[in-house]
Amino acid sequence: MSQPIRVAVEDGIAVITVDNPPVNAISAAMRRGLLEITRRIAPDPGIKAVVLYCAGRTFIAGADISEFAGTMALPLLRNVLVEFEQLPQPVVVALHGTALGGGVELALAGHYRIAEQGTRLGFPEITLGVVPGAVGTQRLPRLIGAAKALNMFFDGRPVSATEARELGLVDDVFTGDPREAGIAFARQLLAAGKGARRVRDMTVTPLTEAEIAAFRTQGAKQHRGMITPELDIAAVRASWELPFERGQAFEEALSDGSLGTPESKAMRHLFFAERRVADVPGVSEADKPRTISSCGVIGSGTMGGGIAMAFANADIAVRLLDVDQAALDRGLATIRKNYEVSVKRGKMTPADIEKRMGLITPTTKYEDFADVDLAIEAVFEDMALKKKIFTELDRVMKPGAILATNTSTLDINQIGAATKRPGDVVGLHFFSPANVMRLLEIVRTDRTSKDVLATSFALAKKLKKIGVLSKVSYGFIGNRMMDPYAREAERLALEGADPKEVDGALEDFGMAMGILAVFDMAGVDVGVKARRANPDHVPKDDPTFYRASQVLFDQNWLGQKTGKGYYRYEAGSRERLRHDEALKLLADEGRKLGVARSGEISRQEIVERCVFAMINEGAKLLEEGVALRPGDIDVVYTSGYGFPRRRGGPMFYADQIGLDTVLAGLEKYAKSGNPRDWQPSKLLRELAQSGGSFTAWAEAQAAK
Ligand code: 3H9
Repeated sequence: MSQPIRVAVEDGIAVITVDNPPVNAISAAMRRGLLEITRRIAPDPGIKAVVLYCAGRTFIAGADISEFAGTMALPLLRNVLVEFEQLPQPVVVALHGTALGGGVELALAGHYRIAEQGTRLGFPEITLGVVPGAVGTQRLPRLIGAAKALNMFFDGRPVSATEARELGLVDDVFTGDPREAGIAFARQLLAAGKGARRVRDMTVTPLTEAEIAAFRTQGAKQHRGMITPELDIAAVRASWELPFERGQAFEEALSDGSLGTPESKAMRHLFFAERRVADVPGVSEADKPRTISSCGVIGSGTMGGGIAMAFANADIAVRLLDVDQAALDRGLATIRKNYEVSVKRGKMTPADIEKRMGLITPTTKYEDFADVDLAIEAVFEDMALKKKIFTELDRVMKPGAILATNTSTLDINQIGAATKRPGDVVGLHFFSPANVMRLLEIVRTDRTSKDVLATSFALAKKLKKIGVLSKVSYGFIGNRMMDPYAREAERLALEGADPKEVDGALEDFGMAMGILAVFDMAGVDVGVKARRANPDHVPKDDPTFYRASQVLFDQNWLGQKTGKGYYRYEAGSRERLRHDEALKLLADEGRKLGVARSGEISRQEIVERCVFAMINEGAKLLEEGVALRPGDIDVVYTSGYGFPRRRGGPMFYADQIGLDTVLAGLEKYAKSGNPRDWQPSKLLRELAQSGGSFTAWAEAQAAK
């Protein structure tokens, strides 16, 4: 195996090459190598300057996250960097690609930094729930100021090379080869007689208490429920309150401690779960993805329009089909309006709009789909209509094209069977707004071919989405688990819980929005109509089942669009106000059905009933093989349903609190609720009783 780091001396310049594919993550061997090279070149009078750059597609993308779980092998990066910074020769670090976390921290220990034009530099540590641990919290404030440093730590998102130069993070921006640029910069330094310049010797202007308080508020808002922002503030504060060495020791304690917090474990779990989703047993490199360079979308409504935008954003040509020109005109006008909003927000230029609109061609004829590589149907949920559409697609589309449906409830096996090419049929379930939401459920039928699955995952990546595999099942992964969660929230409203309390408890738990407020936003009628269209999925013998929404629907209280729903809304405002009439009607209904309760319903009960019901359904999905792994479910929930990343997703959260706790909760609520709703999944019961966890179960499954 090649060395992850090596040095060659050219004309008095020691050129250090980091070479650890794929992303030059910092390994123990790399740290050892850097220390050894530093010690070798420090006393060498023949070496006048040092250049460090990376081979491959990127500069160092940070510490190797897989090392965080155990004891890190020595030497630690922070200690290596102390010696690296002390090199007597001027040290130039030349960056390219994505320089992240420990990568930027290494660059900060160099004396000069230059970045290739397309470089992105950032500190993603907050997305992993950790405090930078290679002295970034002491060096960055010294270099660019404490406020800008904290903003970078809080944002987690990388900045461009140009922004980095404006911030003072890099000295120069170049185009071309990092090695050559680094050497040229070092020669300029030598010619100008410039020597070492260490960040540790710079001073920090302290933030005022008011500024610190403002950062506290900002951190709490940006990263709701997390403690990492507080730890970042404490670490940065040390940069002006303590001498460098003591600041380094202070950061060390905070950073090492942060690795053990529940939020860090949860977010690191998601980091790896998101990278595992595309790993489908039985699908291998041999199943080459088909080329998708054009696409047809059927239906120009909210969903179809959003899907068309998602493709145009990825530079893929789209034919957009609807029944008549009037419908297409409406659809295209909405797409343009949405793009204009992005221009107003500074996310796009007017030229981008024209380019993307130019990629979308309207049509009313299926014949225009003859040469597209993929078609996605996004019309309303009606099996007969969908079968008719697929028969048409089967007739006109070229061999090898993929036929996809965006259905969220219907049996895709049946849809596939309506064609002569069921192997080419797949579900691509987008989430609204499809041009924004990251999640894409990839639904395989019993006959979907392997290369169609491989193509679907490759497509998800191209669309900058995260694809998660599901088998056909009513609601697939996401909506099937949402069902019991929402059912409990509704039932709580019937039992007498104020919607504000229900949503408040769920939002305090970390959900992006309480489910009753979601109903008001999406329209109370959406769920009512879906249940009407799918009577087989509504129990005949449970009058409380989704009764609350029905009560509101009967009054035409459909949520925000009618100004009344679970809440009341003033015209033009989304502020949730108390809706006394609804509260009274729901309470009356609860009494009539014999479920009304006296006294307050605790927040703990609200969260447990909603979340445990969801976890139980997740366990059933694993048992039935609808979802491949608990981590896949966690990705669905954190990327598509607003489940808090700091809790790692419902299945990881269940492991954290203990499956015995979840099982005890299911048994407890079975006594007061509908026992059938609370029937524990076999898998959950077995794991809980044997002291197991979903994580360990998944590892055992993978090893089989
Ligand atoms: C940190 O540095 C803490 C410091 O303060 C130091 C404390 C001591 N570790 O995403 P891709 C793997 S925190 C381990 O598909 P892309 C990845 O799993 C760290 N592995 O490529 C995948 O493996 P495989 C801060 C890593 O081009 C392969 O590389 N750093 C790491 O779409 C390709 O990845 C981060 O958070 C890693 N750090 O995107 C950076 N990074 O092929 C996280 C990647 O086996 N990484 N892998 O599936 C990224 O954001 C993206 O990977 C990157 C490339 C933008 C770099």
